[in-house]
Amino acid sequence: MSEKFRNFINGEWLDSSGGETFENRNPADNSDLIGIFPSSNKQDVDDAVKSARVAFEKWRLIPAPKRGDVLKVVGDKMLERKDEISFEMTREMGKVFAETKGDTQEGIDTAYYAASEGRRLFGYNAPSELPNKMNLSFRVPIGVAGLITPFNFPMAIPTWKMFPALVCGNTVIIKPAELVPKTATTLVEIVDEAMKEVLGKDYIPGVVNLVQGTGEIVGEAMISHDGIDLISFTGSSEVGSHINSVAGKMLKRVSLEMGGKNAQIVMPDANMELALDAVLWGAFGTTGQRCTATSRLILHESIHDSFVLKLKERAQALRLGYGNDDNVDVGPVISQESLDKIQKYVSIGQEEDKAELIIGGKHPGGDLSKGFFFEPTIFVNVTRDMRIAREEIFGPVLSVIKCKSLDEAISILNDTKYGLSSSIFTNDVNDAFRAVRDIKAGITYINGATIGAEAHMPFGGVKATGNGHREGGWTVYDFYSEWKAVYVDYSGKLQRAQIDNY
Ligand code: UN1
Repeated sequence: MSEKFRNFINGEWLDSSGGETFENRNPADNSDLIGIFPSSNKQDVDDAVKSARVAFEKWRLIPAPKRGDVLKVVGDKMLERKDEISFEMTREMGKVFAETKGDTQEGIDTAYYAASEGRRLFGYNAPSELPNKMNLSFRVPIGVAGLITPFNFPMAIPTWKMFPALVCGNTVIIKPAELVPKTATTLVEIVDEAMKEVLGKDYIPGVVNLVQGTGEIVGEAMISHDGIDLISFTGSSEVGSHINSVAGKMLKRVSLEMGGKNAQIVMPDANMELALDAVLWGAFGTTGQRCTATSRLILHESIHDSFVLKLKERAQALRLGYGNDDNVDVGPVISQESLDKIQKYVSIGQEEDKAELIIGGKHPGGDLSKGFFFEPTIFVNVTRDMRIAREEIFGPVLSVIKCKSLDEAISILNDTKYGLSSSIFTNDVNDAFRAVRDIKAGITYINGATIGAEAHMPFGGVKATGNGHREGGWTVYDFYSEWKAVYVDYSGKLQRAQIDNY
């Protein structure tokens, strides 16, 4: 009998009202069934909204520092269970154990940051135009937050959204990607335990609700629900745009973190070993399934050939396998659908006259046949107009493009509809600062890989990557709170702003 998991609505673990379920399997080994999860419907979303709305009226009145205390305990519990959570996350998502530990750690860091933010949540005051009058502004919660999260960071991304939402005084409904329902279940269990410990007899059911299922049914019901005030989504630009068209039309607040086609530039004066380490990590870490992944490498022509030679050698040495086994560098991709998409892009690349596939391009077969593995893949002689240089592949595929100058490198880097992460390797301080100024992206690394954002920094992108919001750090607290302006007149008379002072 495989383990059966449930939704969490109004403080209770429940099956879907329709009784339907789906299976979750290990992407490295399809015979490993992780569990059976509820395939939820609109009724389940309605129930979760009802519960979150009632809970909101109580949770918003809990002082923010106390809400922060809950997050402190959440962080402690995650830390205690870090290895177990990460092992299970590798089993469900595929990336190697060191990376899932990093994913869990990001959740812990986000929890401790949120805990401390409960004691800040700063507003500001400003002088009044009028005598004997005081002006203040502060943050107030918004209501029910609908969180729709992707498969590639099964712990970190839900925490990026849930923790600030809670500290600001909102209640939440989370729908994790149906490919990683177990990690989200563990997160919700931990948050609920912490709520009970910190709030004791004042425990409020329904502050956090979990509804498992598909985007088509559960996600759709959430984005169009008039009891949900805001939506935060991480995923593809196509889905994000659809969400915006539905939720935006209803005037919900919407935060979208979407695609990327990130590039690393290497200039002739760079430290080549560092640049090599970085591109291997950025392109093949998480098997290329990060929105920040390095999918383009822009090499100055004077170092191009020697760099490609070393890159090929190093990439060929990467060991594929089950991420919980020792000595594995690269895990599987998440699903058959994902494998098919990557294979399709390899064919598109091979159909280009000039582009040349120098390694990879296929499933490794053999012992790895039972999982969704794909060899680290590199195309050279790619030009900026090719589809493999423009479209997000979300797999271990790197396109190498040659350039003649820094200006050309930046122009190639910017020549994409996305603008999430970017990187330049150079030891020339002038080139580095010009790149910071001219690259159109939410994140630029100098002498670092395109991946690896830190939890307390603004995270997000420009152009088709985002819609102007940021996650991480205090920037995200703007998204999860409204401003309230308060005027206190202690003059004892009716003072009329703009009339009595001029
Ligand atoms: C994502 O892939 O959706 O900076 C976000 C990074 C990660 C963020 C990934 N922390 O690479």
